[in-house]
Amino acid sequence: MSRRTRVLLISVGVIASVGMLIARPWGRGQPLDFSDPDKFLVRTTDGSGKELVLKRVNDFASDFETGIARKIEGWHQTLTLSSGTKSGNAANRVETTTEQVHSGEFSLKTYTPKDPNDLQKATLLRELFFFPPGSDCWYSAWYFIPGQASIENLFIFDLEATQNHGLGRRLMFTGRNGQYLMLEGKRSTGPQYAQKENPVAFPRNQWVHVKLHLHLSASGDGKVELWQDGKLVLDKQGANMPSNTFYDRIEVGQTANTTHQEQTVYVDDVRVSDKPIE
Ligand SMILES: [Ca+2]
Repeated sequence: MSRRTRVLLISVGVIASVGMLIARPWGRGQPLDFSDPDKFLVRTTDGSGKELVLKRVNDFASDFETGIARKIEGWHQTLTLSSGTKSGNAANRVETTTEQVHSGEFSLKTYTPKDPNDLQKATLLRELFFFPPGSDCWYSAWYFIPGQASIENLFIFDLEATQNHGLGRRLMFTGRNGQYLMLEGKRSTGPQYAQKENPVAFPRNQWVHVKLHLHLSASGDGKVELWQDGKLVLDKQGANMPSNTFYDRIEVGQTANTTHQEQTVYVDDVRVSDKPIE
């Protein structure tokens, strides 16, 4: 077997089982000690049963030039679901494309068709992050959203805690025609953060730089900053995660299209870091 083939097989085996193994390697209700990241290693096996121990990371980048196939160091899953775990519309698409690019020759294209009754999802998932309380999470990506149709209630980025029922924080569009980005979250993650005074409309039919910084906390010393094309559009203080948990996964694309209309979203140059991204 060539080296190239062997590496690929190991990658697929690992990722197929990651979701189950990271679920709860510690006691229910027990306070978590986040001082040592090595307490949160992911133990799994490859396709041949060999044990692998994976470290969690705080850095990730994808320019979509080498595809979106499952790799330990790359994207881990393509999700084309409907609400909950229901199968998504057969027309949902997550693929690389040359139709619109911000860098290089490829970007990510996500497509969801009109669905009057339910949400549709067309997104990439990446696990194995380690963002505990007190840490900083930076996210940067370029988005191109074609058309003029309303994108109110379209979600384009999720940062979530697998061991906390997947609850977390999501970037979504709100307001008339969905003109404005906001940081949504369920009550246990703290307040929702929306642009209140002088909101800045999200440009359509062009590439737009979105950068998010969270100083993570389950109490009032948390911080949320959101930039759109270099302009600070959210600058808020307060909780942004549930207590006694850590964010470990992201979704990028149409993490939920609840507009009930057909939509395409292109994404390029995704970066995640625990340090500021310029
Ligand atoms: Ca690219």
